[in-house]
Amino acid sequence: MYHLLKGLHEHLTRKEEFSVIIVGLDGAGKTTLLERIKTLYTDTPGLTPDKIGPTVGQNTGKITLPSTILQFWDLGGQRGIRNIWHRYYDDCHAVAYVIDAEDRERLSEGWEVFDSVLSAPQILNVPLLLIANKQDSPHALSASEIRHDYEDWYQRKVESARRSVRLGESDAEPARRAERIASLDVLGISAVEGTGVKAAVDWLFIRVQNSRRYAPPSLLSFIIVHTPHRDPQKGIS
Ligand SMILES: Nc1nc2c(ncn2[C@@H]2O[C@H](COP(=O)(O)OP(=O)(O)OP(=O)(O)O)[C@@H](O)[C@H]2O)c(=O)[nH]1
Ligand SMILES: [Mg+2]
Repeated sequence: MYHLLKGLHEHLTRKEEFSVIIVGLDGAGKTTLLERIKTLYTDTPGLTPDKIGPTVGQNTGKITLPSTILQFWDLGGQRGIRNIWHRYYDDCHAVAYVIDAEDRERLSEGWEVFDSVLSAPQILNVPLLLIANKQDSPHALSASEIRHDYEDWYQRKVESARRSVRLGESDAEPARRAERIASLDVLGISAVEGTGVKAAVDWLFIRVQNSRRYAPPSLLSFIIVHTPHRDPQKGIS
C-alpha cells in the first residue's frame, strides 16, 4: 500500500518536461535571450551580454514553472550550423524564432530561414513564436511591423513562384502552412533589457501544455478522469 501511495504521489507531483528550441540568424540575440531567461527564472544569473560570443553548436537552460519544466535549446545561427537544426525538430514541443528587428538589411535573409523552419513537416503542428528582438533600439521595427514585413515578403515569394509556375510543387501542406501564417503570434522583446521576455516564456508555457506531443502518463489521465474535484489550472488537489 505504501509503495502504491508513494508511486501515486510521485505521479501527481511529477513535473512534465518540454523542450523549446530557440533558432534564428546569427546575431539575432538568441543566447542573450536564453541567458536573460536564466536570470529571470533561476537562482543562478545568466551571462551578461558582454560575456556572450557567437554560438558554435548549442547552449541549454532549464527553468521550473508550476507543474512544468521548460528545457531550452539555443542553437547556433551561423549559416554553416543551421543545417543541424532539423535534428532537434522531432523532439521539440515549441519553437521560438528570434529575428533581429533592428537589422533591416538582413530581414529578408531572416525570412528565408524562418520560412524553411515554418514549413518543416516535423514541426508543422508545434507551437511557433516569432520574437522581434532588440526593441530597446530606436531603429527596431515593432512586433506588428515585423509581422507585416514577413507577410509582404511571403506575398512577394508566392507571386514570384507563380510567375515561374513552380507554386505548390514544394509545398506539401499549403493549407496548414497558410493557417499557421495567419495565426502567427509575434512578440516584441529586448533580451538585453529583459522587457517582454516573461510574456514570451508565458506564451511558450501555455502553448506547450496543448502541444500534440504532450501525452500525460496513463495513470495520471485515469486519475484525472475519475477525480471529481480537479481544478484544471492547479492540477489535482
Ligand atoms: N540592442 C540590443 N542588442 C542585443 C539584444 N539582444 C542581443 N543583442 C546583441 O546582439 C548581438 C548578438 O547576440 P547573441 O545573443 O550572441 O546572438 P545569437 O543569436 O545567439 O547569435 P549566434 O550565436 O551567432 O547564433 C550581441 O552583440 C548582443 O549584445 C537586444 O535585445 N538589444
Ligand atoms: Mg548564440
